[in-house]
Amino acid sequence: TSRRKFIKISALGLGGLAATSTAYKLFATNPILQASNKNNSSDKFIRSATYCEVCFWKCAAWTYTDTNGNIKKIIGNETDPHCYGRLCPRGTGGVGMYTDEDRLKTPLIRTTINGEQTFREASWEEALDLIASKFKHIKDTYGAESFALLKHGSPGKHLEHLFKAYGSDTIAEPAYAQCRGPREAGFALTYGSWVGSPEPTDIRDTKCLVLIGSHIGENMHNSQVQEMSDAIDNGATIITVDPRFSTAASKSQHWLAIKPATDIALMLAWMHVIIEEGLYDKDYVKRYTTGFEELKDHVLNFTPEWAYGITTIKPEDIRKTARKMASAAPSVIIHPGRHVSWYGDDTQRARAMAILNGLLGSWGRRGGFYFKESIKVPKFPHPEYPHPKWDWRNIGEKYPLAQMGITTEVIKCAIPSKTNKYPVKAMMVAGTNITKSIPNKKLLEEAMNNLEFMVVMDTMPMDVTGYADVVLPECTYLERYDDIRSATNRAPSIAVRVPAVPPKYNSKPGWWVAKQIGERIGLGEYFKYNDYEEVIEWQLNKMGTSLEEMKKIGVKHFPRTSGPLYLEEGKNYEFPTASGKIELYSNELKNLGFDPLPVYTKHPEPPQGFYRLNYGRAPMHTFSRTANNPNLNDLKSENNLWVNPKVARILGLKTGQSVWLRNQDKIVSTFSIKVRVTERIRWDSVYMVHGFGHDNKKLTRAFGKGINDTQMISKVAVDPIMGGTGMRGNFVEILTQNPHKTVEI
Ligand code: MGD
Ligand code: SF4
Repeated sequence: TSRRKFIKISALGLGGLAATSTAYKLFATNPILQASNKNNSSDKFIRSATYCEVCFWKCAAWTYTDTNGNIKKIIGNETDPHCYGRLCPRGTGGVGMYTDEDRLKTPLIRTTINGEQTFREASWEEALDLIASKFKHIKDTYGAESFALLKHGSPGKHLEHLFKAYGSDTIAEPAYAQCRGPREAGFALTYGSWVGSPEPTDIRDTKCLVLIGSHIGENMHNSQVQEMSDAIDNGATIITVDPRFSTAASKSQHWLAIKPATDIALMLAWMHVIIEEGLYDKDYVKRYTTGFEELKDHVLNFTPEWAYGITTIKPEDIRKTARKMASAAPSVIIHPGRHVSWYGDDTQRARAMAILNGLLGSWGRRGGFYFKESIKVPKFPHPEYPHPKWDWRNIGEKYPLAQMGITTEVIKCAIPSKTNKYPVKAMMVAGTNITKSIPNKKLLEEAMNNLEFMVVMDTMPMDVTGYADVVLPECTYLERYDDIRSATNRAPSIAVRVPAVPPKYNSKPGWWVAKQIGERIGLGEYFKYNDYEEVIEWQLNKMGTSLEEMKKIGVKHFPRTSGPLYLEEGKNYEFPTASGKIELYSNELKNLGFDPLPVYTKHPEPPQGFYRLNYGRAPMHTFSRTANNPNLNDLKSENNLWVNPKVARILGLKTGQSVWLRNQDKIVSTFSIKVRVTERIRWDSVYMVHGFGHDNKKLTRAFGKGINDTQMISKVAVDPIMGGTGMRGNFVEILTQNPHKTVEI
């Protein structure tokens, strides 16, 4: 067996013990919990400012805690532009992250007892000393660069500071190569700037919203969903392009049930119609864009009839929808989407979206895209970071437009080989469940197996913790300070996160962990504060406010300073591209040897008996992080496999029946999934919600519920421009008999 064998159950007994001992310790020292024992109830609530961490929309919120120290509710901050005073079901249920009794309770260290690998409980002192000794060892033996950080969300920010101070910028997160990286590359090539989050889509004033595989409503990004609902009430046209009849599709005037992997062909045909019929915004194109003539020539032959044969969308529907968009222009949005790493030519698909917006003149226009703005939070002083000899840029050098670390490339560096110039020997994973979010588990396991040391910091005993040498329990977002939220929006605003309650069990905030490790390895100069509160207070003072004020208001607004929200009629504007114009034709791509204009390429199709695996979101869950949350698990405890009635007839499947999946590489799902027979999915595909099928038994509610889509994704089509991993080219067979000899309980 491998050294880093996934530890499945052996620590369970110990975990139970930890609960009693740490709960006792906390009780003895915590006045709030002592009060609760005296049954000292009161109607008074303490209100604390926070912003949500259940997804990355970061809605500002208020927590209400009673005098017994119980968080009673979380509600949206009424002045916040991310939520307009209302949280989504996940944000409201966020308190379940705090109350979940399966939480990690104390640090754990991998050990071998009677030849069996297991975890034993450890004190923070012991765990941190061990980690610090590994940091020193890796730096002395290989160089700091060989210690990699895979991270996501707020804890990642604190650890990024630690790693950079240490001398490593070998850092990556799945939010890039497995998510929105291709769209950022595609839009940056065209407009010179990233789309970013929240997307600067002016949905509230739009007349036509085009969603291409973006399922807003199931993909619950708060203010975006609220604005879409208002836009619908105001009579906006919604056009949805999706092989599945999504919730958004059900609200649409036009649902184009496209054949998967053919979106670029549809968009080329839309461009053809818009140009041939003279429907494009002529003034805008002339004033602000470059490369129109090349584009016109390029799309000349991409007629709706040509696209019909590829997309299965009727020519008259292509024409009708193109005209609809043009009649709404410039108040039209071809939405850039969010999770867009699908087929490996994703940057080019994002380019096609960007070009369409350019033709219709919607960038910088009311009801299209506004010019976003944020306010800079001053940096708390610290010495300069050392310069690593190599970093994520070198690791991703094959992909010329990679603008962040590519997880899969960093992971590959942990596998020793003659050609590997950037050896990764140790890894810290924080706030990301990589075994459920990064495809090709075989590669991931091989990499993890070769690491000398792996530490995971999480709030929950997620699957990834099973591979660690040391597991650190972070307290939840409701129990800690984090960085000030400063996001781009129509106008700048900031929000703070203040602990509503003290950390439960023996858990600690991420900033504290970073500081403790830093101090142990001689980097105390980078952490000159006792409490993160001091950092925030210092920053807020510099911004003309204070923690005291922010605790009262939660969100503070600042005036715009970068100019108007939209382009001014008849005025020139310099875009931050090389030419200063919107680049319909991309010289940058051409110089790098890529297609300067998007081209449709045919992707593999499912062989006989196989169906394309499509996946997406449910409104009450975020990735894999919420499956065990008691409140959200209550709303949806497992995923289903959507199957077209035609397929159900052929295979004799019924709704509610349990099936297993086997993919093109003969990988069989560990668990089963219940079938849902529905017309809402095309016959050539099946669909499931991402984030279920957990295999760590310590997740008592989520374990074994449904299938983990990532397990079925063993083949990826890598985007040659920015290194994104296209994950929608995997095909599955549906097995009605349990393929496992013994059933795992
Ligand atoms: P999660 O699966 O939610 O998201 O991928 P991940 O970032 O890995 O895992 C988050 C982890 O953070 C969990 O283990 C959770 O317990 C932990 N966590 C939550 N809060 C905290 C905290 O406060 N502190 C700490 N230390 N840990 C915390 C997301 C990524 O996945 C993204 S952004 C996208 S868009 C992709 N989506 C996607 C998909 O749709 N399908 C498939 N198959 N793969 C995907 N991968 C990508
Ligand atoms: Fe939280 Fe929902 Fe806002 Fe995401 S959209 S930050 S889960 S309230």
